[in-house]
Amino acid sequence: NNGYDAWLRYDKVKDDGLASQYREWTAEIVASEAAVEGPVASAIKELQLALPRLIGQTPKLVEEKAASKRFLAIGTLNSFSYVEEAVQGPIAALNDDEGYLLKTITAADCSYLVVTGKTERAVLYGVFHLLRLMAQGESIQSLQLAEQPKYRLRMINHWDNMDGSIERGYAGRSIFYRNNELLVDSPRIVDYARLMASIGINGIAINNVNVHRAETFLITDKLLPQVAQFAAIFRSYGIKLFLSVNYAATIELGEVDTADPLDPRVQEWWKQKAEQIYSVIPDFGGFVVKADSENRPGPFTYNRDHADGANMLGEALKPYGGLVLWRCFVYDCHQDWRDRSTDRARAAYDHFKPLDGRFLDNVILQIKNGPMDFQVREPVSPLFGAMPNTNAVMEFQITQEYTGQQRHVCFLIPQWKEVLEFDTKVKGDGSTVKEIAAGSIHPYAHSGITAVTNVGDDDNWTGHHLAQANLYGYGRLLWNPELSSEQIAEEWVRITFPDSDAVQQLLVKFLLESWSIYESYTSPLGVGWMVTPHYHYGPDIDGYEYSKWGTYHFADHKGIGVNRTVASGTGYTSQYEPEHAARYESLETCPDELLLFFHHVPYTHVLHSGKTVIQHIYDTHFAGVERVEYWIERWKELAGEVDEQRFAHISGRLQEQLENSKEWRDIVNTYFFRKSGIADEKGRTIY
Ligand code: BDP
Repeated sequence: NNGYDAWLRYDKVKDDGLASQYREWTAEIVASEAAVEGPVASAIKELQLALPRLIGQTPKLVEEKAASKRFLAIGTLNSFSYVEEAVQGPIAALNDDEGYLLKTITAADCSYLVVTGKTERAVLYGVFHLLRLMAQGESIQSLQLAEQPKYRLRMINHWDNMDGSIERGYAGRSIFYRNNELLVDSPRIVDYARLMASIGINGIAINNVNVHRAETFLITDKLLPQVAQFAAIFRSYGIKLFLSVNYAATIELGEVDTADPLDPRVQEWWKQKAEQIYSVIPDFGGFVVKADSENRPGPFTYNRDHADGANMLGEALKPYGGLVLWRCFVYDCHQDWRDRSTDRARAAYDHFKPLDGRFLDNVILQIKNGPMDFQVREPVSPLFGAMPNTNAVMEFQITQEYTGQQRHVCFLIPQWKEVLEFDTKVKGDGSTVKEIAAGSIHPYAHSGITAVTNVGDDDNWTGHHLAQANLYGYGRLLWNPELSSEQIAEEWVRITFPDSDAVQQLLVKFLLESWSIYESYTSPLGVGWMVTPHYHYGPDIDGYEYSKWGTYHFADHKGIGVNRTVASGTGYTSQYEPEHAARYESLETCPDELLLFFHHVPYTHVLHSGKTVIQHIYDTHFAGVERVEYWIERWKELAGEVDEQRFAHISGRLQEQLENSKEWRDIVNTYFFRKSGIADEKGRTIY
């Protein structure tokens, strides 16, 4: 029980009645596609792996007609009569390339359960759904379930480097690379593809957005054949492979002495590059590009803009249907902290908004959820939805860079849901991020969601066992953003810790509270940062205060916060639609949790909650630690209910969380007590 199987454990079904029901329906599998590779073959393999574990029975594969009275029939639409029988009348999900139907049919002489969809990938998703039902102990007796994903692109970004390190990785080394070699024979890759397909991921970029010299070679003869081997594994699970590319690859590889996007030699070089890539990976997804961002090269060097740069790559990929995911994380990282006129939060919008309409159809802007950088609390990026004529995807961060680095429990689904539910108003009421990312507010040719992943080669993939919930939940949310955080947590806990009701009840509650707990003992009221520079773990209140990164809190003896108002600050609020701009601009209406993101206020400022800012800081920081202590006590009650290995591992991490949360509490409280000279109303110990 080292957690390697994650949510694909397929633990033995305890309920005898259910187990025999599952056995009846799955003793024989009639499959239309007898192919040895491809998603249907993967689906069959998954059934062959899962069913013996779940119910102690290996399914028999039959091609034509089953001998038993009940059986499972899987195949794409129109592939055989069983399927045709199940698909009567219009079923919307089946018009979608990835939608599937699970349906039980009772015929005169037999009954069967059909899993079907338009493509092999859809069938694979349907089979994973069926297995999830069994793992959760649901009856499959009379099913009629049709589903399709909300988002077209459901992507994962790896920040893996070829030396095996992972930028912002907290779960060991890379699963793809070691010592500048590609781990093409690693069995982990197949298991990883299974995990990703099981939650509906359909695109994976396998290298860091910061492309160093070594990774530049991924698009050359030297390494492409091995990249193609990864692509083949992913292909059989319906996943397209993407690569992050170095914008100045022409120069880095010494082939053209410029990266000017308007130079015909550069354009030609990338066209040939695309041809070369597609000759070995015919379904290659495309490029992810971090340009003119944090010292990465980009079109600015040549006085060109981001549209020039992105379109040059877009042209090269267009003949093959490839995409360019061009990141908008562009800001001045050499800022002078003395200069109050520059506001990093403004940067993405200021750079990109004027370019709306200039990007090619196969270029997609990749926009981080907040205007700064994956903090525990930020407002939603005003750029999202602000460019009606430019494709966009939302970028989340699953890896817990600023949210406890997989040593703290921080279930991020509630955070992402808040972002998705945010109504930007760009086209009036109902212009939620959720709908914009689905391409249903602006008619985008391509849209969806991507995220920086949290996996590494630790046995359990994510370092903290409970961090698996973020990865699982991410995929489930992208499939269906209407699922509540609670539903997602319940589902994950039930299939990952299936043995005990007590564990299920407790863990779900803990997960749901964990983001708020983490927020309460770290930086207050949306101001962000206050972390150890570079590592981003643990408190360092002034760590970034006098730095070049544009990440300040401006605390002095009177007050704290960043004035981003139009009236007297950086004017950032004006990037929102008028309703939000007004709400954030005014102290009366600005939500408490974002107060210090938008305003600089005295410590005595009274929040909507009725508390002063300083008292809020003290109270939340004391309470945060107490809440961690509370959950540690509750967790202890589960000794014997969870297997020892995972129990001990999680207990260990919880202790680390406790220690670190105390450090946060004491440093934050002491800092603000010393700055403000205002005592805690409740007279608790502040150092
Ligand atoms: C920041 C990380 C940095 C990444 C950067 C990015 O600290 O390591 O390179 O984001 O998204 O959050 O490019």
